[in-house]
Amino acid sequence: MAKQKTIITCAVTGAIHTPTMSDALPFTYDDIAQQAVDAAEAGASILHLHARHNETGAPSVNPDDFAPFLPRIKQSTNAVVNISTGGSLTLSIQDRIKPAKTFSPEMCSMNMGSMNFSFHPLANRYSEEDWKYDWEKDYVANSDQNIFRNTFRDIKEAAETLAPHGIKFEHECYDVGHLYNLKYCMDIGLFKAPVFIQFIFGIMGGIGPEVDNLIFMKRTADRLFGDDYRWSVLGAGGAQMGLGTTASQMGGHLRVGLEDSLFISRGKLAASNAQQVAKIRRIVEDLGCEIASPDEAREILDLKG
Ligand code: KMH
Ligand code: ZN
Repeated sequence: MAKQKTIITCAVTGAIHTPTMSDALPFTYDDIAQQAVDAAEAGASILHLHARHNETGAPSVNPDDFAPFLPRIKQSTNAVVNISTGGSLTLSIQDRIKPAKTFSPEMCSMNMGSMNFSFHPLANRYSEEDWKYDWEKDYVANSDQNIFRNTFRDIKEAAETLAPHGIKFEHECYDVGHLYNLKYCMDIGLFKAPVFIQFIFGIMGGIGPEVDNLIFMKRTADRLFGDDYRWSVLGAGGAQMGLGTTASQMGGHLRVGLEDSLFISRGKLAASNAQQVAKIRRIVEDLGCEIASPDEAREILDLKG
């Protein structure tokens, strides 16, 4: 059997980082559109998109903040558009699903459990030395803003509201328990096979970014879903390139982008999303994998097209 091609997703801006942390993080409509197009040209077949306020750069789930850049991306690329329903941490599920409901993209995210979502702004995590956080200041003081709420009722509401749109979900699984949540939701008919799972490593509150954990998540998913799933890996911060490479070698897909890491290598900020895509593409191809075009990604993931 021919080896499956590797799908590169690029998550262009997200809601974790702020523009003060890196000049490369796009937040204006123009910059989000341009960096998304450049990332697609560099080899990303899926673009995972959040919006931001055009002047302040604050994360936004207002469809009016997506409207200026989505058509430009559609016109200039054949990439699959994937809209976030994660929004940002303190928002209700009703607000978070508005952009996907409004624009009915081919894909959108679906977060599979609640957690204490924390991510140190400059998490670089290349070694223990990079891991110098202040428990009181970075985590305890922000606790109330760091609850990422994805209750079963939230998941049900998002799934049922978006079902008529035929959108393929990127099921965000930050820990092994989220795989069991997904399995249960499939068993009761909330989600249909084949599902697309994003294994996420390195967000505090979720599973850590060790290769052992990737193998464990994959083995658990194999047991729970058999042939009924496709998978990709997102390593946050310094884990991005290493875990993405490992995923591709294991036959999976991968996600990069400034949403999940501001870096291109240890201690060095990335110049753009496209730079991260080009780097992982080179590594993946050097190691013998072929990357999937947008249409190949549509076929692999069974998208509405
Ligand atoms: N930044 C990722 C770790 C979403 O948009 O729904 C999580 C994420 C969630 O991408
Ligand atoms: Zn996101």
